[in-house]
Amino acid sequence: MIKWFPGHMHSARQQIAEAMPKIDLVIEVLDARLPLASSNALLTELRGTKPCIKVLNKSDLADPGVTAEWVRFFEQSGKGVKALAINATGKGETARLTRLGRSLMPHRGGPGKPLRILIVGIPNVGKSTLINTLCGRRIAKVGDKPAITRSAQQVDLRNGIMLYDTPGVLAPNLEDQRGALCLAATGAIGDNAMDHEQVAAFVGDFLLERYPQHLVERYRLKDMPENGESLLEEVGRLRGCLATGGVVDRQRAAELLLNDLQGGRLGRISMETQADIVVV
Ligand SMILES: Nc1nc2c(ncn2[C@@H]2O[C@H](COP(=O)(O)OP(=O)(O)O)[C@@H](O)[C@H]2O)c(=O)[nH]1
Ligand SMILES: [Mg+2]
Repeated sequence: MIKWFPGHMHSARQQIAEAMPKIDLVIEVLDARLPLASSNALLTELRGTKPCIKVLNKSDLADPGVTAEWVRFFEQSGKGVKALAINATGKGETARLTRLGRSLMPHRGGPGKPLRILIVGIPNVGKSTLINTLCGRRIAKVGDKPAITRSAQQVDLRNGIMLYDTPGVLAPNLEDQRGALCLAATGAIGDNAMDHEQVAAFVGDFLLERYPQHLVERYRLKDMPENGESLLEEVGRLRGCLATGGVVDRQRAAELLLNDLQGGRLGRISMETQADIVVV
């Protein structure tokens, strides 16, 4: 269904392995709405015993209760792992991250001994935004569209912290079907890689089950549609996504629903809870 694998990600494994000895701390940026689907098992393997902070970014868009559960889950997931929910666009929030980083590595950060941090994550989780906020200025390209290319970066924050964001891009894991749909739903894996109607129907089914009230409020629904497909029909009708002859243009209705989800207009929504952990 979803095919998307930029060539430059093939070498990420080797590059990360090579960078690791020069790094004190890894910041793995995850999307708080889908912490599993936005993670990459490769990093766990390459990181070894290096301390790691799992940043659950975009927490402003996620369900706060669910995010709090994820933070607890990751904190208990292994030695040397910390977790923090933030909104990378906010200065105050990244200050908490800096403090946590320093507390994990108290012997680094002095003169001649910078705290060397590698920032990694799959595309679109907010790595560049985080780097810009940490720097206090815009040095990394931020894009709505995933996989924007940018040059190698090593940034001296002039506070004893050195940031590396290369090689920082990991490939998303698209093997798990539900995870891939969550990634597509939140816009993490590019427009042309997905069938909007299929993704929107999945989102519809999911929202009807977990967040029905959010749908009622956004679209002023009178009756609850039975499933995602009929939700799309209803939303299309209510919002005037009509083709000739008055039939609902499902493609447009799908895009409308996904845009609302991605823009946070459906409220704070988490796509994954711990019940979604696939036991392997
Ligand atoms: N609402 C919200 N949007 C964010 C946050 N962090 C990043 N974004 C947005 O997510 C998109 C991708 O961010 P970017 O930094 O380019 O991701 P990268 O591909 O990991 O470098 C951009 O549109 C950002 O403005 C956040 O904490 N909250
Ligand atoms: Mg980026």
